[in-house]
Amino acid sequence: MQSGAGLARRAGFVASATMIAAALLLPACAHAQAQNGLSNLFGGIFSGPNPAPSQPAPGPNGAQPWSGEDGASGHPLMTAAAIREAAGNFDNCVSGMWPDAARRNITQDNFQRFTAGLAPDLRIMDLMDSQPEFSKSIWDYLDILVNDNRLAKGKEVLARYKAQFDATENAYGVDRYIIAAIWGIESNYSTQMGDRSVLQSTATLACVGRRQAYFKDEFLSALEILNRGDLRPEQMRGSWAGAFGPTQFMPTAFKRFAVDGDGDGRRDVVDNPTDLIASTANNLKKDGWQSGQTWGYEVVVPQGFNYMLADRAKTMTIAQWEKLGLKRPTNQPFPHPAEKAYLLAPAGAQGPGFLMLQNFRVIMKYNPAEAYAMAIGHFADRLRGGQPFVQPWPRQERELSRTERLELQQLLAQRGFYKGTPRRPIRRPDPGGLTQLPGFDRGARGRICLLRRAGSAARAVKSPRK
Ligand SMILES: [Ca+2]
Repeated sequence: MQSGAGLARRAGFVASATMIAAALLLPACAHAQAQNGLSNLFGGIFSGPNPAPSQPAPGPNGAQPWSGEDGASGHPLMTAAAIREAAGNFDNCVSGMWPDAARRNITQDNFQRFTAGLAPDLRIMDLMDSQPEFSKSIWDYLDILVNDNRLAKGKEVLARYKAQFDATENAYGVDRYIIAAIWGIESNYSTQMGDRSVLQSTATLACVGRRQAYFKDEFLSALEILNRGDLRPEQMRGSWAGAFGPTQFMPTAFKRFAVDGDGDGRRDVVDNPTDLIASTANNLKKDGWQSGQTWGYEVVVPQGFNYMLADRAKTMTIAQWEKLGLKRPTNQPFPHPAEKAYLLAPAGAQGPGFLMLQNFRVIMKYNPAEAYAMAIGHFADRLRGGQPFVQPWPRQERELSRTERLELQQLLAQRGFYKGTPRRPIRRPDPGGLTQLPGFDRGARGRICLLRRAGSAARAVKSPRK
């Protein structure tokens, strides 16, 4: 499984949206798993100093304690016994990171000051292994994230910080609406950023559980930020996975991308809008943002289309896609037929298609889940004055439960379409695509007829470990 370094950042959701996000993301891709927006599952409650591992008790402010149970991932470091043991060794683990901290030029005074009194927040172990049984559909998710209230707030923010957005567009060539959309989707304009101490969360994850190496870098990077004085500890609050601020930087992402937009010597991506806007733009630019281009187009996919082509790995020019019969729902011409794009059909043949450009891939780097990235791209268009998607979603359909997806995966494995052990369910298999595979047992169609969602099935069948 990929570690997904730098992808852990995105977390600032209201509880309901986060649960949807979790449901959408967790089963889908390993790389989004430990770091996704689960953080605020419980509305950003500060977990506070942790109760003794062996006797869970409610934390301050009513924070939920650790369940004391084995993690659902089945990872040996996520058993209750392993978690207790690691928690018992927490102080040693933290102090054992001093040599690494010293190599990063953190002063001994600061190391001691910032790590004094740190205790593990074991509730995070439950959140890390959370595997919701039911998931929401992409349209429910888009309905929640792209709404009139958020649009109104976004327009206010664009007006209030017009000077900063002007300067940032000039300096970085990154569209203001995308930055404003990320700000709105990630934290609802700084109103939902999570309230866990980044230092405590990353220290916990660096010393307990199945992602320690990854989070050790995040923890040490958080210390570097504090040591340098860019942010104060009380500013570094966020998701359980350590993402903080209005656009949810992880500590390592901060190190790579944060800039001092107003020249005051500090990179304050939490409370200083100039630094925040410039840093988010710098992040997108460094990830390959193409100035002056959009992220993608809604398209009408013709009847009888081969949905095996709806695959991130299958890139063609827009002109080539047009030859296959794809067009915009309004029949407008594509502005740049030579641009390369891939086809995404997030709701399968029954829903709209999208031709995704380079900038969509950049948004996916910012937030590695199609549903988030689509929400960000679409919300940006709406902030710019664009219209809702033209084609309807297949709202009459329901998502498969986790159990149903696992069952499907087992059926696929029995028929030779899935290699490896079906432990985690794939997402939204596409019956159209599957039934076109040579040798597909149409007897399975009875089970699979529920599965109208296209997209990842073909990829899962071809490369289950991607
Ligand atoms: Ca600054």
